[in-house]
Amino acid sequence: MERPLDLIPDVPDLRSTYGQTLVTMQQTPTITAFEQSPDRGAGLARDMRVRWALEEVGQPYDVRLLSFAEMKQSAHRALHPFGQIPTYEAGDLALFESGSIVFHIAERHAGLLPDDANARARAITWMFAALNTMEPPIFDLVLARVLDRDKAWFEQRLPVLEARIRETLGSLSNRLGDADWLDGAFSAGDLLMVTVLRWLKRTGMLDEYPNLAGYVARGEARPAFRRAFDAQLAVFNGGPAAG
Ligand code: GTB
Repeated sequence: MERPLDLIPDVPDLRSTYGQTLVTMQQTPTITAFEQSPDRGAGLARDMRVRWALEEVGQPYDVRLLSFAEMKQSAHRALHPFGQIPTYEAGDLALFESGSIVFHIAERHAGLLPDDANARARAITWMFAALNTMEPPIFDLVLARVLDRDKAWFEQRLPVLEARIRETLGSLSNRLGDADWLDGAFSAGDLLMVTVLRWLKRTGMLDEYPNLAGYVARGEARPAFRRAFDAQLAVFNGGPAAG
């Protein structure tokens, strides 16, 4: 028997759109995070981005904690081919890659992407800028400081890594100027950018760019950030994991 939506052939997405919305509303997503984060509760691991995005949009979530051994087992690799965190599961959808997960959350809830099509495209561009332009050199420095400190060449490599970062920080600082956020209202682009810049806090490099230091502080002062931060810190302190 034909149902009402079958009679509207030129809006084929209607049923799946409404269906998806209902499914999304009914299901609490589960994300994965480190059982014992190497950052000791500093909120630097990439589950923090996903927690923060979920908190910004008011979506409750569950957290499955994984040991390093569990991350590499086939059960987890079925969700994440590279055996890492974070992942995101809701209904029959499983995602990996923190940027993709944040984008998925931002697309399905109000609050992280503007409605205006051009402003939305620019916010998405800032998401890519955070992950493709800012994150690689900053993560190279993070890795070198953790893994290569004892190497003979570390002291020579450090200024090279730092110079690459200063180039991008200078450009970002110029673009931000005295604005609060990168393009109008706070967006998923700012969320990702702040999480990437936070990786520099221990280096002192952010302080060379007072407007970027202020930008990160503004992000960290958002109530949703605080809730996400406290939730991951609670894991490190042995408390509840869920948001
Ligand atoms: N591109 C993927 C994404 O964005 O989701 C990268 C995922 C990834 O690297 N995940 C890390 C992981 O699972 C956790 S965030 N590592 C275990 C493994 O590969 O075996 C790692 C992290 C921790 C702390 C900092 N920091 O202090 O700056 C940065 C990154």
